[in-house]
Amino acid sequence: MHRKKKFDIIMRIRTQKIVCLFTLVLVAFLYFLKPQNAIEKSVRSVSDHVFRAEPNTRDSKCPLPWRPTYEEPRTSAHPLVALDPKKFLLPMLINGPNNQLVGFRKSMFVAIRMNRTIVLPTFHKHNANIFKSTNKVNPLHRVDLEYMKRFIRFVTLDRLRERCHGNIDAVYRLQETSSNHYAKVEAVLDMKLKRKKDGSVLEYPADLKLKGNERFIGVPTDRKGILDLYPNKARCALHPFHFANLNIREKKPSGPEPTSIDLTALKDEKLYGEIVRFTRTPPYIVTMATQFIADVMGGRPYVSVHWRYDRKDWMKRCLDPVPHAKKEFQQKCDIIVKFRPVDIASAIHSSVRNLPRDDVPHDVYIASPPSEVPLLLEVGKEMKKKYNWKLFTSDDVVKFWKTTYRSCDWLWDDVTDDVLSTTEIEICSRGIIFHRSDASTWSNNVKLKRTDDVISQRFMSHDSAIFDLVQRVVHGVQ
Ligand SMILES: Nc1nc2c(ncn2[C@@H]2O[C@H](COP(=O)(O)OP(=O)(O)O)[C@@H](O)[C@H]2O)c(=O)[nH]1
Ligand SMILES: [Mg+2]
Repeated sequence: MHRKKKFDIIMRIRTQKIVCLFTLVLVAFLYFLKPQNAIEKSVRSVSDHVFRAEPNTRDSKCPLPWRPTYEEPRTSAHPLVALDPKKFLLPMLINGPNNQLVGFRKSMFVAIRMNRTIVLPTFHKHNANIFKSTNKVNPLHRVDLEYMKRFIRFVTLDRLRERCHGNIDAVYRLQETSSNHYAKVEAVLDMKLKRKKDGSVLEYPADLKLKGNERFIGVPTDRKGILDLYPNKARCALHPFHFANLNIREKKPSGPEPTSIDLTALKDEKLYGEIVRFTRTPPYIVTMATQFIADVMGGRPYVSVHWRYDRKDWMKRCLDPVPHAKKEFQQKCDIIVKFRPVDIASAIHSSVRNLPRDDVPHDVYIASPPSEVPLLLEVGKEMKKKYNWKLFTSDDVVKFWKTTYRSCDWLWDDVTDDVLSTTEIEICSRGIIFHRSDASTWSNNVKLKRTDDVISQRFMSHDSAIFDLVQRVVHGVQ
């Protein structure tokens, strides 16, 4: 009897143990089966898209570091500019790649003055619908993020979604935006915009106070001015479509890289210069440009030119008049159409006329949208015939890529145009003299790279606008 009782007790304990174990396994099973919520899912898909790191083995023969690895900065990291880690500013970028870079830099300026962590926005292909995910471009093709980390605190869009639980608390706007447009913004960000009782989006400033035919408001550069426009309460704020609206003159960085930054003492233009310094070109693009200059151009000094005037885009102003085109540029366009290759060749040659004889280069790199290469080749023929100069264009870059980077299959997918354009910016920035195209952020971004430590002032003082140079030749002014 005593034995049976003991047996019963042991059996009861065993059964309880089995039930407990079974319950634990069931709970764990159900936990892993649980459907992920929409935010978790989208976080994964966006981060996969933006920061996809290809295995190196795939490109083992490619002499470039593919998809430079990028790790999100640790919260314990101490960049030069410390910003409030609990408040965020998310820019939305528009227009072409260089306009996007300018928009990002200007939003970064606003974030610093507001003391908010900047969110790494989505970049896009040139002239593309920003609401289509296939038009996204990996930010690693546009900015050296590892270097940017040293400067400023930033988070990725997926981190923002997590921290803000999928909600944007306010829009710090620059222009009128329709509710239809806001619906697209919500879809592409996979975040909800906070709405007022009447269903409209919570926007600051409430009243835009636009003057005349202005479509955007200007944003001041001082903290107080910015806070008058954008009350700093919202934790997660969207700053959409920023481009030319910050009232600041873009300045290149000067002096060596700073080891500390005192924001209260830093003047606006100097701060902007630091932003330019720390949002530099990705290192793999710098490598491709350097190799091209050394291997194809023979490492000799050269003049560089940016010819932005393509019929498909810039020249539409006069060939196929576009609404809102500035009259000044339309008139310029009418003149450019009549420039002959021989005029352009004479203009480029005239720019070295005052250099000491031994300093005169005999090479020129002309960058342009690829559709204009046939015109450039005509210019090259004239330069060869009249001055014995050698011309290089994007055709030579692509030829070089096809032999040197044949196995870098990522270069031959849908980012080729984008990467080619940024590589040409890098090549132009190294010319001893650079002739820009006016009204182009592409040209302006070259100018911002031409710092004293890269190019001697002795040559840089001859930099000018190609339009002015050709005009002088056409009008016989030498
Ligand atoms: N490859 C190449 N593309 C260019 C050049 N100039 C303009 N583009 C193309 O045109 C776009 C310029 O747009 P964006 O970056 O907005 O500069 P912006 O229009 O000149 O202010 C580039 O992204 C290229 O697609 C050039 O010199 N070389
Ligand atoms: Mg543009």
